[in-house]
Amino acid sequence: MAAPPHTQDKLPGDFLWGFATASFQIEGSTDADGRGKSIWDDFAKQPGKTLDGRDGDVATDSYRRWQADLDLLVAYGVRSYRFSLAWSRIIPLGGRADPVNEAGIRWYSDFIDALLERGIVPFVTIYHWDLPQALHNRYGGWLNKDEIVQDYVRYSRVCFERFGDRVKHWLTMNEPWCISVLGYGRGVFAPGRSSDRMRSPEGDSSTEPWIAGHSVILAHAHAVQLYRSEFKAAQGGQIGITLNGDWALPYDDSPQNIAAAQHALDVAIGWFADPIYLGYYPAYLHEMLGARLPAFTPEELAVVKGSSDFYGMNTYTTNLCKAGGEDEFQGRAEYTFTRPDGTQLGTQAHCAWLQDYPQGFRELLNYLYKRYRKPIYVTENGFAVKDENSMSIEQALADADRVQYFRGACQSVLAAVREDGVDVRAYFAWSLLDNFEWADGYVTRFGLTYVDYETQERFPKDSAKFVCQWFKEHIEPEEKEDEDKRRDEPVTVEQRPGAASRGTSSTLGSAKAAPASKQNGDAHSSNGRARRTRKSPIARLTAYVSAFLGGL
Ligand code: GBH
Repeated sequence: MAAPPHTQDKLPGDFLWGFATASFQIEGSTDADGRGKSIWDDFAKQPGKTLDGRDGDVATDSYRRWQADLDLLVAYGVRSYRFSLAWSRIIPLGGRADPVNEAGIRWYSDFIDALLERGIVPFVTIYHWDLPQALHNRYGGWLNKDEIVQDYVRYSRVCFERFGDRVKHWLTMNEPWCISVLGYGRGVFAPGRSSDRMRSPEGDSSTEPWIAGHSVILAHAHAVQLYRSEFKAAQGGQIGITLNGDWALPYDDSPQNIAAAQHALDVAIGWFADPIYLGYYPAYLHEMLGARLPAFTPEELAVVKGSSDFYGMNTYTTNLCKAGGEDEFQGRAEYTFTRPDGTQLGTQAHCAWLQDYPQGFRELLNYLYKRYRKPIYVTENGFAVKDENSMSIEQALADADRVQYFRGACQSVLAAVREDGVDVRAYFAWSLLDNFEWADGYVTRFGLTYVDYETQERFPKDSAKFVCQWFKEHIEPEEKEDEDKRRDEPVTVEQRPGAASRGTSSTLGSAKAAPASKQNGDAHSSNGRARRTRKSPIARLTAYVSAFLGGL
């Protein structure tokens, strides 16, 4: 249906936008407040596992510098912030009979309150890859369906019980393909299992990823069933999963390459999306794997089918696909960015797997909407500028390739919504900050905010300015009624003393009005080092942000 003409160049007034992060990539403080180890703690410390040999012990120090991160979010004027909870802060040993850790729960609870006080909608990922190490040791983590499903569901229950009065947007899992393939197939991510004996003493890449993926689907689905049966009526939130997936273009018009592109999508996306939204594994997965593909029982399938309220979408690039590869994790398609005529598909990022191709993003939005018929939340999208880590800070802040990437992405979202009729409801740029980029360590920078790891100072890049300005200009003003509705939906403002109203869609001016600090902020600076190192960077950040806002 055609929208009224004046809305053609804008997104709906209730569109959510903001930035995303994940616990292990930003928090650091791996020993604080009773946190248990995650599988990434020691994995990153093994020689050769990260490009720069660095680990997640400090990261962007966000567990201690949460105030600086909040100030940034307020300065940017975001409507929402996507972050993840560290399972091992909440249940240090992870299991359903293991004790919960009140100090860890309190940290997230306070952080959620602080977001709401600033009018920012918390968008919470329950699991973004940091499995409690104890569960891996105890029974093999995601390889043990019967144990992990129960433990994950109990962990989710604690999250709903403790945060669900205030959190109305839940993501069960981030990117099951990455959990399964990178953790248990290629072995490049924790726990690092693989058939490649140069890489890992244990693992079977031909079976384990498919087993792990099956457990992830079931854990997700049972957590959703729990939410819907025991929490949703009272808490009124939405819950779903977020999948990675990049658009697949046939290398040329040959039938085998057209088929290869579909096979790539079937494995990258259909592996998880088809069971969850349609109720079965893709036919191509059966064909490719035969008996290696785990089967759902009818009872399991009844829980899996329809277990996501929306389509959570992480996407970064587009691949040209050729038939004939041996890589099952790509559906036996070969990926390339070089077209038959020798030209490149788009601008090359720092990572080999990423080029900028905004048309592909728009096509993928259309494909997913037609196939799965769910509202789409874009929960990650972003770009790492080539060689940014070896630039001076000044050079890095002038991130023209990233600005170009987000211009294309934003225009693609708008065109998909207004011209193609795709129901896109949210967009989160990856990432709020440069951070621990998993196996890349800190050399690959995805932030729209630069982090100087020597001082932990944060500096907005040009891309942050671009994205904030773009959303400020491209969202319809909210109808009064809608605004009241939305404000009531995520928070019961009345029950939270000091809650600031979010105001209109343009909240960039509210930076000055942000509460100076939350009441218990000093708890985190009780150690003198924290206080000394924090004070001046924050003062400088505030000055920087004012200058930044002046520039808008
Ligand atoms: C996201 O995954 C993650 O959610 C986030 O934590 C991360 O920081 C961000 O991307 C940036 O990387 O060449 O075979 O190893 C993105 C999805 C899928 C992109 C796997 C890279 C590489 C495949 N990723 N892909 S391979």
